[in-house]
Amino acid sequence: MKTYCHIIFSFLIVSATFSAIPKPHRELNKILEKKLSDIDHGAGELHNSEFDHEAFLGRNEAKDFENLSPTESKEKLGKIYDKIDKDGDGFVTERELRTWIQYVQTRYTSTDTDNHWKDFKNDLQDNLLNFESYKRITYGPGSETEEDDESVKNLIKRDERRWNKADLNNDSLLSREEFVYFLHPEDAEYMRDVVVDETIEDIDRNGDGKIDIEEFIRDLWREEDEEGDGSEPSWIKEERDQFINYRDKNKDGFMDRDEVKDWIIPEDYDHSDSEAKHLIQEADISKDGKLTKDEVLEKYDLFVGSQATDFGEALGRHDEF
Ligand SMILES: [Ca+2]
Ligand SMILES: [Ca+2]
Ligand SMILES: [Ca+2]
Ligand SMILES: [Ca+2]
Repeated sequence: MKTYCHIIFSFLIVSATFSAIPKPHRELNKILEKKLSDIDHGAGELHNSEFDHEAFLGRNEAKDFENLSPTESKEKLGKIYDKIDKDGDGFVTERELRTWIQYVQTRYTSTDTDNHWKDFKNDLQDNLLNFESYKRITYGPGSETEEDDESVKNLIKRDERRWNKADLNNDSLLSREEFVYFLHPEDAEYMRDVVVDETIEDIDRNGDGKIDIEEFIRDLWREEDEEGDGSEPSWIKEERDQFINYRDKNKDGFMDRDEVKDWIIPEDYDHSDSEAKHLIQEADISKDGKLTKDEVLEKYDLFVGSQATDFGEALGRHDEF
């Protein structure tokens, strides 16, 4: 499960730097904080429930469930189960679950793109966006010329590099289809070089183009953010071991481009497959490799979550007295 989270970490890094479009990043950062705090509290399991909920429901939909009572949650989850069980045989197979997770991901990417694309609607020509319009609307007019704002300049440079990669037909304009991968470069094979570049730039503090172990650790954990005696939490020690034993494959003390690529985009890794396996493993009480509706509802907190107590029901009962 480790690899899994590292992909997430790196996407968080990538997304967090894409400050041009602020809304989703705050959410992502929240997840990162949660994830780190879970690990720090000795859960020993990098897989975090918020992540499962988002994979299963979609980022926007997962939030809807947070305010539901367990009863309401289960009712809604039951309806989702019926959709996932495509052939209606009363069992959700790994394949059905994988298809669902892929569908949820595609739906999220598409909605997110639509939400951002409409910010540019007054500037589109023949449904195409040019970089100048993107820059003006995203960063404000004249943002690049403000002398003191080196960070904005850097962000614009990065955006431009990402833009050019996403511009598949090289007309320097982005169609909505090209804009999808500008916004979500992690979803496209041909955007992966940019994802690697951005990840390195975010972590490489001394600018030598490589990541040493201290840069790597510093990206995950900052001493001053920690309460207590400032000693490293145990999960950081594990990360050090990981760096030395697995990430730095040629043992030269650094992660270079290829090593970073292996880290954030492992070749044989399939997100939806791994998530489907994980969910089945956690919920399959009868151990037949498939999930009945009862098994899913029993583990509703794994799939959707809800408030910890059945608040609405408790109130209802109270009224009876
Ligand atoms: Ca089925
Ligand atoms: Ca184009
Ligand atoms: Ca470095
Ligand atoms: Ca190396």
